[in-house]
Amino acid sequence: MSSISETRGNGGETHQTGGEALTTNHGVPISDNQNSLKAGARGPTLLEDFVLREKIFHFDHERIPERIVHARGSGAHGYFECTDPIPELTRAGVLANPGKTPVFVRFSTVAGGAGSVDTPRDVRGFAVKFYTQEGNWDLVGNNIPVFFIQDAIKFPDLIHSVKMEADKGYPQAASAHDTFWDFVSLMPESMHMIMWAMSDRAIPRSLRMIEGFGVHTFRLVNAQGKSTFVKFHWKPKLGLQSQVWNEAVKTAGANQDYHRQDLWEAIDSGDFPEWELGIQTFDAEWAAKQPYDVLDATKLIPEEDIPVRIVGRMVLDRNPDNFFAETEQVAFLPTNVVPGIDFSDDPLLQGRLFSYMDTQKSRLGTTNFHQIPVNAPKCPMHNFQRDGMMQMAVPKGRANYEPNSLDQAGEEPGPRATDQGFATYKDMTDLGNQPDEKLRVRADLFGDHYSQARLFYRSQTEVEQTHIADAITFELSKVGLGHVIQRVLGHLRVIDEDLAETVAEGLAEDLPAAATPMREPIDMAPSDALSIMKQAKHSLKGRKVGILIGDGGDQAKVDALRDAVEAQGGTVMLIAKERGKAEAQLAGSPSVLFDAVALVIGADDAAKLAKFKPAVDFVSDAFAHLKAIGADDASAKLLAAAGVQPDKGVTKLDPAAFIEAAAQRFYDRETKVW
Ligand code: HDD
Repeated sequence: MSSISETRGNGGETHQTGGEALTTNHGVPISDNQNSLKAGARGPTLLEDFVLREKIFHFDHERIPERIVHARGSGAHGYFECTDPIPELTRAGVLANPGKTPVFVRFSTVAGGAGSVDTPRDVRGFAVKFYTQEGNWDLVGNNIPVFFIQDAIKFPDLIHSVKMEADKGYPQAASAHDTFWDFVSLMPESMHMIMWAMSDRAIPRSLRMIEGFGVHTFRLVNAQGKSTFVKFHWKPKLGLQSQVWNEAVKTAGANQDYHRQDLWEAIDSGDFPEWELGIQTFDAEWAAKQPYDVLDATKLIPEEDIPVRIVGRMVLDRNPDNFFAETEQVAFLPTNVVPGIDFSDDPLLQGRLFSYMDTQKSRLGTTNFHQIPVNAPKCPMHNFQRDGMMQMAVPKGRANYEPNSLDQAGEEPGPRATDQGFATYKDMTDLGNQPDEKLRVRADLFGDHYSQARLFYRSQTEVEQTHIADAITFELSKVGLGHVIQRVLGHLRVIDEDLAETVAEGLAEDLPAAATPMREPIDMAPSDALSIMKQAKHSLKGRKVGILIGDGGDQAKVDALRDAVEAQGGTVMLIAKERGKAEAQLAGSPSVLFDAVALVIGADDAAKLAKFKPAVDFVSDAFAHLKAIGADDASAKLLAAAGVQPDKGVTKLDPAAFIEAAAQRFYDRETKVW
């Protein structure tokens, strides 16, 4: 029979050096964290073992319900700095005074579960919690300025249709399936958002390179009580950049956490992501003249009509200490507004004002979710709400009701409402509403479903239009219901005949009759701000270059390239076939993970690598994904094996030429590659 001490040894290290004493949740020191309590060395485990039971009990309950939408997300701390205060528009200190306000931001995909990949075609959530001195303000937006539906009553239908199909349980994190296209094809109001979702906006290169939008029209209210309508915009300092579809597909396999890791590493290395906060403001008189309703979340206000005025900047400079405690437990509420910021009567926004509070209770399990550190305001907070599950506060005294006169008995009476508190903006009629009847209807202009879908499509470059057509073709190719495909094509015909023809051709489908619009679409003036490519910044800042090295490569060239890339604000990763010779091994570092690549190898290396599939893929994918490739003549055999043809994006290893190419993508290569 083995001795007890030998048995312990089999369980691993009993004692580590350093650190605090290990205890139970109730503070009882634990002497053995390796072995459960047994009746004899080979006997059954005892019910008495409270150390084991508490540990397993807690573990069994570690997971909480994931968010019904936006389950997959990544968060970061930072600050907002108001640089151009607007006290004439709002009394909210966060925007009316210069200075910094702490924030927590969570980016997300929408359709996939918490463990899904980062790079599907999807909308990205862009939720910001401002911890202001007047309470928390949550701007819970997306990277697309419009939404699929006009009225919150349709949200459960929309989400049911896009999530995995109810019987099959797939597809995960994908809109390319029957039920989604069935639903949207029956909801022509979704066509504008469909154009955005099928564009490159839905396959971003990095969360640091997306725009953000509050989507709805909100109100700013100044100290005199004057209201101004506002739309909020976040503009990334690194510029907008997207992947190409084939690259996004491969990234999903190469690095499931591509965006999460990219955000984490950028912040960790001190390369803090930054956005400008901008506003478009207008009054009721202006709104009345527009061919769309400013309360309709499927419509945007072209920046050419109302330029975006920058009022501040947001910097994300600290990673969460703990993913679950912060990123998972953060609870955003569109109802979190502060005095000086108010809602509009957008029926989508109005429905959201109920949904989020409700979902946090079911997700976080208690009405006291506001006490979780990431959700708690950083300003004083006092009220008479009491008790509930997981109550953390320990209020003193007996004043838990109001009004009270306990102060007259020398007791602490508790807080009182203040004149400076939030006061809802009173006027319900300034946008022409007549609140004299209760109705289940939509305002007239909500019936224009196509004008802005057309505006978006026609504002794109030819390359971007091709990407939209390709994306719709791909998605519809996964739809098994022929009548749904036909119905979508009918909508596309109203948006743009060429688009409809291209998609029908790609699917080998006949074109049906055009859909019948509820309101005839109008042709709005194209808006360059809607195109990523028309506003592309050529830059290496925040971008990553992969340099493939080999024995015959010249170290001086590697150093020169690294210096040049880093001088432009980019980063470099060295990759080699032999583990240990570089920062990463070639087979696990495909070029989809880089913005540009260089080959610093000798002719012998090139000959060998030309027969090594990951090396050939590394180069051919970089070429196919329109990236710069730096290589000199020694790499000729590898370049040839990868099918690289000379063009402006294929440079020598001259640092100046390479970094100029590496700061952009070569979209005109597309016609060659596909
Ligand atoms: Fe929503 C989460 C953005 C319409 C109901 N939504 C959620 C998140 C973002 C948005 C970014 C994730 C927040 C986080 O990171 O925790 N949602 C939007 C935008 C919308 C929108 C920009 C339209 C303009 N949402 C919308 C409607 C409803 C909801 C109309 C319901 C009527 N949204 C929810 C939700 C979620 C949510 C179910 C899931 C998790 C959560 O709230 O906290 O309540």
